[in-house]
Amino acid sequence: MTEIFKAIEDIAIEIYEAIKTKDTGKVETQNASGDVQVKLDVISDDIVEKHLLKVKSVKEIISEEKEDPITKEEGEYFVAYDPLDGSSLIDVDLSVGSIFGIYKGGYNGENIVAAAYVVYGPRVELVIARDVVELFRLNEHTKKFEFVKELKLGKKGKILGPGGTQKNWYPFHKEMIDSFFAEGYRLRYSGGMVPDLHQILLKGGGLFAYPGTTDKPKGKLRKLFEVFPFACVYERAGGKAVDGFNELLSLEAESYHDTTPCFFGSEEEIIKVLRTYKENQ
Ligand code: AHM
Ligand code: MG
Repeated sequence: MTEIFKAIEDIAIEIYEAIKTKDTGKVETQNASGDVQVKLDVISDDIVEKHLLKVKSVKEIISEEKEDPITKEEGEYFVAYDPLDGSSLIDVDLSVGSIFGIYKGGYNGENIVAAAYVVYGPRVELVIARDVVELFRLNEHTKKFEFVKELKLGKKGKILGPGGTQKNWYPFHKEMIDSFFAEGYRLRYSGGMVPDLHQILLKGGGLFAYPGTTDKPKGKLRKLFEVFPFACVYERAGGKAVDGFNELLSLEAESYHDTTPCFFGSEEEIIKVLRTYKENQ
């Protein structure tokens, strides 16, 4: 897997360069989930594909931007990735990210063996979840990622990232979010799951929620490219990741682009989510 992480470092440097220098306009096509793609989605997807296919231990890759996987003869790892999550935020100069899930034997939650994400913000940071979760930062002079520290979530945090269209939240979900605010949680939601989850992780805890809603009961975020990788990161950092009832990593993906409601956080917030959802089942 070391080779995969080395490739992810090279990918991060190349995508960051593209973000800084390439046109951010839209393309005519849509991606596999029917989203309008920006040119940078396509450029980033090509960068990831080029690097990952060169890695011997990679057997198969599937992207949020592709309909189907690309399979090789050799290799043992299956890599699912979102090359440029939150790409529409580039136009307003907010942070965006790349997300990678590394699987063995297929793409279900229980098959994920490691995960990584990159945040392209004022600085470029890389978080890798293997046995532990580690933070690295790009040194712009040497073009190398330097180890910063190990990341651990506290038992309870102070910030809240509540996603989804509020008009379509179920009433009990709204009540739960309101009660977190009544307890003193502060709103931190940029609309980019990578920086939003990164902030909660680095600040020791809190809750990020992207629930099922009346118009989208299965939520928006995709299991393979977004949900399972972050569930892996949060669990290994000592936090929890659930769909309201079950651990996210116990779920199976019905299709490559399958979505699920998701909640990532420290232990106490997730206990409250599970209690609320159970009472309102
Ligand atoms: P994308 O993969 O098309 O960029 O969409 C994923 C993003 C996440 O980063 C973020 O959490 C979510 O969409 C925000 O959605 P919303 O605008 O509904 O809050
Ligand atoms: Mg995405």
